[in-house]
Parts: sequence; C-alpha cells; structure tokens
Amino acid sequence: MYIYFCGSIRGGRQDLKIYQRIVKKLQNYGQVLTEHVSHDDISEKGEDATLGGDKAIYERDMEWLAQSDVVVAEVTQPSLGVGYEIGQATAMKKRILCLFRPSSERVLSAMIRGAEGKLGSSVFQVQDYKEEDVEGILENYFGELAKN
Ligand code: 6IA
Repeated sequence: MYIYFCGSIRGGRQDLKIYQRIVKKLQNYGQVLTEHVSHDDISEKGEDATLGGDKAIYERDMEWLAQSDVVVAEVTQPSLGVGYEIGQATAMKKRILCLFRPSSERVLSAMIRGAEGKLGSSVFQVQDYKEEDVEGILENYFGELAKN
C-alpha cells in the first residue's frame, strides 16, 4: 500500500514532532511516499530547496499523489500546500483521512470539515484527536481499511 502523508512545510513547522509520530506509525501499514514531510532538516523558509526547485517538488508530489492508495493529512497547522493536496486527492477520488487537534484552539476550515463523507461513507474522513491517541486512531483506521 502506498500512503501519501500531508503536513505543513511553508505553512509553519510547529507540529513537526506529531508528523514524525504519524509517519512512524504509518510505516507499519505501507510505504510512506512523502516521509520527508517529517524530516527536521526541511525548514519552512525553503532556503535548502532541492535541485529543480518548486516546479520539481510540485510535479513529483502530484505523481506520488496519483500513485497513492490512501492520503493521511495532519491539518491542524493551516497550510496552502496541504489544502491543495487534499483538494487534488478528492478530485482523484482517493481515500482521505484528515487529522485535527481541537486542543490547538484553532477551528478547522469549513472546506475540509464540510467535505467529510461527500464521496461516499468512508472516502473522506475528518478525525478530531488528542496527540496521545494518534497511534490508536491510525490502528483503527487501517484496521477498517484492511477489512474492506
Ligand atoms: O504550503 P506548504 O509548504 O505548507 O505545503 C506542504 C505540503 O506540500 C506537504 O504535504 C508536502 O507534500 C508538499 N510540499 C511542500 N513543499 C515541499 C517540499 N519541499 N518537498 C516535498 N513536498 C513539499 C519544499 C522545499 C523545502 C526545502 C522547504
């Protein structure tokens, strides 16, 4: 199974530690195509941009998204890139799990919260969670997926 993980980069790296926890857990279920999202050497400024620049990043990420079987997005820290990826994944009819922490005191965008369930029962899911529960939530989600 190919898993595409989305987390904020230029939107701000405050939640890096939780991205690392999520990616580590996801690696039990398949290949995480975007594990670099959880690397701590990627900074939000992008001064260390890879060869080929933004165009190459965009094209590679869109290819990986098309290849993926499931998309998991941590959406607490708002990010244009993550929102864009979720929109594209929805158009590609991917299975999408969005994870949001209400303890952040943010309110999730209506364009994410409101998309839940739109393409059928389990295709677009939004899950509120507490940091300490993240592994259990992923276990449940992938456990259900394995049954289908
Ligand atoms: O708008 P954001 O940068 O917060 O968007 C983050 C999302 O876009 C992530 O889920 C990634 O999949 C994707 N993305 C954005 N930037 C990159 C990147 N390098 N490499 C791979 N995926 C990316 C950016 C340059 C870096 C050196 C800062």
